Amino acid sequence: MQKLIDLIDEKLDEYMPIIYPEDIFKAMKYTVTLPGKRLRPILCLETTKMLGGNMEKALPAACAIEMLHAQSLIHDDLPCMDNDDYRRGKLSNHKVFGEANAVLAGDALLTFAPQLIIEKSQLPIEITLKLVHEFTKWGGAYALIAGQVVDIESEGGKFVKSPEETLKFIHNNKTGALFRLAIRMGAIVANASDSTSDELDTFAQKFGLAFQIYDDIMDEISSFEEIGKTTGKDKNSGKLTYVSLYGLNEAKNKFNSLINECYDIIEKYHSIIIKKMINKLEDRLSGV
Ligand code: GRG
Repeated sequence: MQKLIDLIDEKLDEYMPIIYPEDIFKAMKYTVTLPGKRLRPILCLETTKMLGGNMEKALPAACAIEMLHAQSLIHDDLPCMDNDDYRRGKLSNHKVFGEANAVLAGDALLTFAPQLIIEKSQLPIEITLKLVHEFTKWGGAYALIAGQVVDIESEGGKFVKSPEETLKFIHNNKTGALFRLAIRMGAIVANASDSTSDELDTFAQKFGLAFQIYDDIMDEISSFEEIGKTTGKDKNSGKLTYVSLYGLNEAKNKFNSLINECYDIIEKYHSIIIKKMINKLEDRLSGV
């Protein structure tokens, strides 16, 4: 796992030189290169590898996902959104570079990421096109942005659907979308069959939901040092989360059953890395 993280970090650094006008490139690179778990790029690379594809060729797509993820974190931390001063254990992007540059850095990452896939993936054009299609689909108004919009609406007390359905929609789109994108892009690079891609997509949906429930629980029970951002925010802002809606015990039960379903699906792919990733989450919540 650490080897993969090092490889991803090395590539992120290589793909993001600081050129004129330096302020924007520094702001873009700041959040992307702060230490994070790199779950999404790891999932992308490992999916390609376990399906017999060339992992090197998935590197631009994997880094593009980390850029999209960082973009969503930068914008999520802005005062007009979740208003958080800390991210990944350090000051949020807008606290270091100012609000205007943080907005622009997010915008720039969102367009640079597909540019990177097109320029650096040494893959047949139809595969590259499929990657960019997936990227724009899951990173835009049909998924990631939709999740954020409904999240903001629900915080303001606006519910078009039931709280249960609303929460599911938010989690599937805000968090699940990027896990699906990671695994789907990994499968595309490996030229996987439709049935394999569909099965792994189901895994990604379950893993994404389990991860967001984990994140909801951690917000409630952990410290700043553990998760690198302000804790207890969800509770204080009356946010709709798995914990607020179902309670800690039920949230934990749901997490456990999703994790078991994840193990069942991934078993036959023999990926030590993905199993380890699931295991780490499980371990952190084992004493809760
Ligand atoms: C695409 C234009 C555009 C906007 C994005 C702001 C926004 C819309 C969406 C917010 C998405 C968001 C912040 C979801 C939370 C997902 C989540 C659980 C993040 C934490 O992920 P970790 O724990 O973080 O993997 P690290 O730092 O380890 O990478």
